[in-house]
Amino acid sequence: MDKRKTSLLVIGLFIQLLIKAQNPIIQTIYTADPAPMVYKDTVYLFTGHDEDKSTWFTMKDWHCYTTTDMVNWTDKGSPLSLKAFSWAKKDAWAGQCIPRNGKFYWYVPINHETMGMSIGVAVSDSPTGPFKDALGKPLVHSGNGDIDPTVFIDDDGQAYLYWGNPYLKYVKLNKDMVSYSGEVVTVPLNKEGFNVRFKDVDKRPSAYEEGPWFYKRKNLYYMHYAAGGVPEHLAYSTSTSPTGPWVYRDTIMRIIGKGGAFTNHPGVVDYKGKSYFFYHNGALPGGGGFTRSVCLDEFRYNKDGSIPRIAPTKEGVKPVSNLNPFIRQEAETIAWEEGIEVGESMEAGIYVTEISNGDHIKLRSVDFKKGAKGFQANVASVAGGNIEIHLDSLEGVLLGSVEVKNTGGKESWATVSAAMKKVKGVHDLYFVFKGGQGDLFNFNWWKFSK
Ligand code: FUB
Repeated sequence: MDKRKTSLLVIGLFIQLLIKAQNPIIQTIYTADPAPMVYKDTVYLFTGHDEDKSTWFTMKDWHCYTTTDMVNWTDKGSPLSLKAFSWAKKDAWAGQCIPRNGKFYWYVPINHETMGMSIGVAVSDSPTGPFKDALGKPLVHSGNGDIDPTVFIDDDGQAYLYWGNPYLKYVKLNKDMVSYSGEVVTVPLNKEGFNVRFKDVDKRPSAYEEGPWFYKRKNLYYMHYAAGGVPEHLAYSTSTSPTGPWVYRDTIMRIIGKGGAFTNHPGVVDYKGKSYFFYHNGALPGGGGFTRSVCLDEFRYNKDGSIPRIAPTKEGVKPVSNLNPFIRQEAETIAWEEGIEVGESMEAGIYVTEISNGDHIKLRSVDFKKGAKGFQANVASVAGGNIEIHLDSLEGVLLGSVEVKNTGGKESWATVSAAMKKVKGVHDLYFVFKGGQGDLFNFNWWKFSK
């Protein structure tokens, strides 16, 4: 094969890989420290947020995304930021949110203006916020390593908060979820519980590093965590009691290496009969150790409750249900995108913005059932352009194109519509944006008609 043909083949294969890529699951911003939560029929994914071009863990707010199919994620914006905590200096690091009695409690580590890293708790009536500081002061300050809280409520109603780096500590939370009883307990980090550290530069007593993730399954308590020192791998220990003693089990995900970040953070949920493992890497363009991105892969517990080694994939997971195109879908519901960003306004809520010629949004597993004929989009624009709608690939069948004219301003919302070629069954859908130079329009929601 001549050199030109070989290069074309390589480029073709690379494009195929990019098209198939579903990890990282969020591409609009850098996200880190995934904390998934299943509530009613929805998975809520709470994340940290690495600033663009960051050269440290420069993090100011947390974000939330939702899904009911595990592949199309709806951006819910930032329901919590350091601004909610009057005592916060910096460092919106790895937290976790949990529902109790109709309220949602989000435990987050923050650098206190005078005390150093401390754990705060924010509360809301809705999982997507707004959240407010429940106490006006930290819930926990016990030393210099109060980061990465993980929370779990046992069947008897007792809630536990674990956290820490270099130590692992816990308290028993009271039913109000914003106070605790008893002492802060330090977990013995020994070989039996947390394995040994092979990179012994920092002379720590075990492989445990940070980012604990605590839950129970079939009477066995699981503690996942980042391990080994940096670069981190992910490992787990189990116990028959919520307070240990812990038994070291195994590595779950090895150091990611190329395309990884030197930290990692586990998050585990079961949803619609499947088990899911969230983690982060540095694989988005411009990504790395301080510009991380949340990823998702599926796994199956072994019969004895042990967890197999999970290899990070580019392809991610399969959909567990289909997207209904006949009801209003938010433009910020995305399986994959290139070029766009997400904005927020009082009138439109969250919407897609910074749309340029050639940008696109992909949605997976859209069920057109017996047929769709028309398409509506809510948009706001000055320059204007077109939304081309393709099936199954960027260059797939063109269902139609909707023209977006000047609506009178980037916040003047109007609904535009167009007839589409009739389409049936389940397909991936691509919105490909076309127009002149610069920002074309903002995109709020869309809907097909039968
Ligand atoms: O994201 C900031 C910090 O990096 C987290 O708190 C750690 O777990 C590590 O991921």
